[in-house]
Amino acid sequence: MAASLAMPIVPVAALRAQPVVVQQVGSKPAADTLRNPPVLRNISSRPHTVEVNIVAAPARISVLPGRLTDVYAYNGSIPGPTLEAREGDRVIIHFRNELPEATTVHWHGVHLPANMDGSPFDPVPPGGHYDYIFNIPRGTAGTYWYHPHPDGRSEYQAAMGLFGAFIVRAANDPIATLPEKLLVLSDNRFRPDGSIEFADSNSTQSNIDMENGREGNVLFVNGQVMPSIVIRKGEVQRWRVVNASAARVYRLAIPGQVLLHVGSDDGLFEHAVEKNDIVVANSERVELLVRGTGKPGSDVELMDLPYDRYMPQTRPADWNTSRALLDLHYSDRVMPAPVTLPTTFRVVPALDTATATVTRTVVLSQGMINGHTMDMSRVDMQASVGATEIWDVENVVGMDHPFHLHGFQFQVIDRNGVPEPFRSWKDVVNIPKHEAVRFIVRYADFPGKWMFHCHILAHEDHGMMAVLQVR
Ligand SMILES: [Cu+2]
Repeated sequence: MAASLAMPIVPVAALRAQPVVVQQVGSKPAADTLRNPPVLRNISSRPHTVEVNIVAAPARISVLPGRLTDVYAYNGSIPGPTLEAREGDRVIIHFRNELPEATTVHWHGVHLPANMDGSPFDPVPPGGHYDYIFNIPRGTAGTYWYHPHPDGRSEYQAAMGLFGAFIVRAANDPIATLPEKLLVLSDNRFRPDGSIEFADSNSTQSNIDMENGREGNVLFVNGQVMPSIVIRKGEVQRWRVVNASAARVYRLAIPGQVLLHVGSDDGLFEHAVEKNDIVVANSERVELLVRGTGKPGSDVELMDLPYDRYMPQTRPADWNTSRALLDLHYSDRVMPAPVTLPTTFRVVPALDTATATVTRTVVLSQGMINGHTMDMSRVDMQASVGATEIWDVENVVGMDHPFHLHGFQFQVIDRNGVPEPFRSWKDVVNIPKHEAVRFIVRYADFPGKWMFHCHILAHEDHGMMAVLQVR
């Protein structure tokens, strides 16, 4: 059984993305090797309508260079194609499930009717189809994503390749003119033959995967290993980063560069915040501005720095290792004119804590919420449409749990009693070991049953989830 601990390792150096450009400056590419996922084609001719087809199906594709891997994929690609829409749009997704098992598509972070949420309450059987139809509220431009959320099978289906980005653009985007990059982060592990490696049940590795959530030793950006981005001197790029990993928490940094953190899960902040590194828990998103400040012709790497989210017993031996995710090449080319950034991106109206009628206490222990595991037939909390509430989420164990509430965006009030320095809209917040986070949320509309859960997919699948019913 211990044999599964000696995970077969594909040498990562062999997996680096190959430059596909012809024109080169020195030995370095003059253009990005980072590829964007395809964008879903809008088949509607009606105004303010985005209508797309998504099929989840088994596929055999090249995930690692020179090998074929059996995967699950949305429309045949990993990540799945990007869904692009604008605030105020009506979105119609014709979804077909060609997998050999039930699935759903959860539109993570989007404020929509409960039966459109792709929660475990609305499984789509093998061979079945479901039309997800919803309107995107004004003021909710941001970087969202979509992934499976069937009862007990989210981790497996995501590991098999089901995840994609969902970008909602603002009617009036203050930084729309900046060059934009989408970075969907994922990790996985493979057998030497290229197949995706899952731990044998009851093995030591399987227990570790249960505790930590399943991590992989190969780190992907948009399905590529170590792709590159080229930036000109003086250029400012907007990077939308999605952490689509099942468990891995990234601590992003670019050596020699102070990052401008400008947005979180559900859109832009009011002002940029300077950061040396940014922690992105699984299912969180960040928007950041990256600047062409380096020496022309030089390279730096987007790093994933060590972050200790683990219990000591199952902390990986190499947790303290920094890993490179992407190559950033400072080109010899210079921006013709300096880029000026707005000082204010948008107004984030405050939810007023004085209007909160209830404070709920949510206690996260290992695998449980308020002492229970998930029961689909149970309602754990009840609330009224229109109510504003404060949630006090306490993590009483020695590992982090990223906490996600479906359907309703919230604002963090304080972390461990320290007031949040600025407002932002979020749908997931990491609760570090033995810490507590309070947030405020308003259930503006959409009655129904809504999930809240840990977003370590292994924990979610094994019941670290509960139900809020809004009436
Ligand atoms: Cu958890």
